[in-house]
Amino acid sequence: MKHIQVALLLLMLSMITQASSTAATTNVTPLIDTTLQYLSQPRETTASHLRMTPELFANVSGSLDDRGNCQCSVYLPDTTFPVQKAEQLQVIATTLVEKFERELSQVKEYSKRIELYQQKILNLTIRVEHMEKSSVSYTELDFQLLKVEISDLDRLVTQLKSTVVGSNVIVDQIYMEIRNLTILVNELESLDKNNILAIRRQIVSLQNRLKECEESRNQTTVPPYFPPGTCIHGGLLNVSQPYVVKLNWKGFYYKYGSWGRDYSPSDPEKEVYWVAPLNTDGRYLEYFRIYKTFDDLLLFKSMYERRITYGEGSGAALYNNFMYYHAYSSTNMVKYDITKDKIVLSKALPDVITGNRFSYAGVSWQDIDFAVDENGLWVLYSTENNMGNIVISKLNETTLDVINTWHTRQYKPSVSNAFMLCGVLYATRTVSTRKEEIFYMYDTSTGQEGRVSIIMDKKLDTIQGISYSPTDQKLYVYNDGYLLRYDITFQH
Ligand SMILES: *[C@@H]1O[C@H](CO)[C@@H](O)[C@H](O)[C@H]1NC(C)=O
Ligand SMILES: *[C@@H]1O[C@H](CO)[C@@H](O)[C@H](O)[C@H]1NC(C)=O
Ligand SMILES: *[C@@H]1O[C@H](CO)[C@@H](O)[C@H](O)[C@H]1NC(C)=O
Ligand SMILES: *[C@@H]1O[C@H](CO)[C@@H](O)[C@H](O)[C@H]1NC(C)=O
Ligand SMILES: *[C@@H]1O[C@H](CO)[C@@H](O)[C@H](O)[C@H]1NC(C)=O
Ligand SMILES: CC(=O)N[C@H]1CO[C@H](CO)[C@@H](O)[C@@H]1O
Repeated sequence: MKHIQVALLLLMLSMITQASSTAATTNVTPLIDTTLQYLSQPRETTASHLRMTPELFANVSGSLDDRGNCQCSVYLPDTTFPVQKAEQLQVIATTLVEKFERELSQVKEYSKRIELYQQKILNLTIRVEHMEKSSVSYTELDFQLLKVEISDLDRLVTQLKSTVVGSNVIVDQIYMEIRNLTILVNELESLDKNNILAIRRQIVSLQNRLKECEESRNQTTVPPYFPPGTCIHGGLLNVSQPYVVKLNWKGFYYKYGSWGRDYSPSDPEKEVYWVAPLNTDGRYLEYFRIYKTFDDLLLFKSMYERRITYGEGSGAALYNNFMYYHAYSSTNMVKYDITKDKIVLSKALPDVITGNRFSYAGVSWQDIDFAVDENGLWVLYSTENNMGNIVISKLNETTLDVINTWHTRQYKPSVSNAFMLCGVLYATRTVSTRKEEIFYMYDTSTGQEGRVSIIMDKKLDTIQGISYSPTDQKLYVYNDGYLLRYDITFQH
């Protein structure tokens, strides 16, 4: 009888051990370990108690049934042997394992999500950086700003519409787009902030198109446009601020010289520029350079250099692929073929006084100053007969013969420089170290002289050469070694 009981007990024990070892091998969280420890504690106590106190089972009472079978019942108090707890333990262990596995899979899920979030943050960072670079910030003000910009555009286009005579398809289209944009922004404001970037880009492109449109309008209507080579305007109205093209190719110490753009009446679109710095003595013209395009001139490339022996003064001019200059220490005019690199003609200018006697104010050795305008080649100089006043002669560029001569009443040494434009001589005088004034004019078509006052800003003190180019209707000014260029506006 007793043996049976003990066997039963041992069976129970092994079950508990199994349960506990199963639980232990699952390696769950510390929480589970604690639970197991707590649950397994009574087992050990019970086991040792069993071994040490067999009298516990002495209380077992048995009875013999009618068939002679021995029956007995054992009472096992909960405190000494936790059968139910063992069962519970098994259940808990299983639950815990399940729970753990659930947790584990959740952790995996989370780490996946974290990766995604990291990716998103990275993307956002990149976008923010991009926005910062393009100076766009996501603030509450953005929509206000957008609205202001759009209303500006709206105002501009409305103005533009009112000034454009007749219908203008482009302006109408821009106008429509701006209207559409206004609606779009109002919709977006209540929906989505993220499209601000796209809208802003649209606005910038609209602004640029508007600007272009406005500029082209200004060019074609105000001020009036006169095609290069024509003289249908009413003469010089104003000159722009100087555009400093660059220092001459020889450098800062070559303060004398001339530069300009060739005018070929047969091929008015052709681009040829010359830069002719004198030697540092301000008298010898020895080298000049020819550039095929303005970019070449800016970049010092694709040019050819010519050497002549010698020219004098800063009065040279390029006309129809020939360089015209005053031959050194003579009264001769020289015609030089820049493509064939040779002098084709040299002829004396009648009555001219040379030798730095009637040069311009502040500029030495410019006794003979060539000028080119829409009508062709001119030469400006002084004679004894005209008492040092400016003499204008129209030249036949083929023969260098004087076709016609006009005598002005303007003393040449008192003007700082001069140029021809549509048969009209314009002369300048120095107002200050930074300002020059076009103050005198002489119209060869009427023989009338007159006063004008057009201020020309300059960069340094002295203007050594002014050349007008009918090709682009600009003034090319040699200013103490710097090459300056001015736009011209004409009167109606
Ligand atoms: C992050 O940007 C990349 C490249 O633009 C894109 O392929 C990816 O889907 C983006 N990820 C998220 C989470 O937006
Ligand atoms: C402006 O919106 C109208 C109506 O939605 C559309 O038909 C038209 O093409 C849009 N115009 C422009 C220039 O986007
Ligand atoms: C166009 O001319 C108007 C005045 O006629 C002037 O206010 C505006 O600034 C000019 N725009 C450009 C781009 O030159
Ligand atoms: C002439 O042009 C200059 C430079 O652009 C400008 O400052 C000046 O106001 C203009 N003068 C006249 C009378 O238009
Ligand atoms: C220039 O001279 C040439 C040669 O004598 C002549 O054929 C031509 O007609 C002259 N041109 C002018 C504008 O006088
Ligand atoms: C010694 C001892 O434990 N005796 C107990 C045996 O069982 C009966 C009833 O089950 C108890 O009343 C005794 O005290």
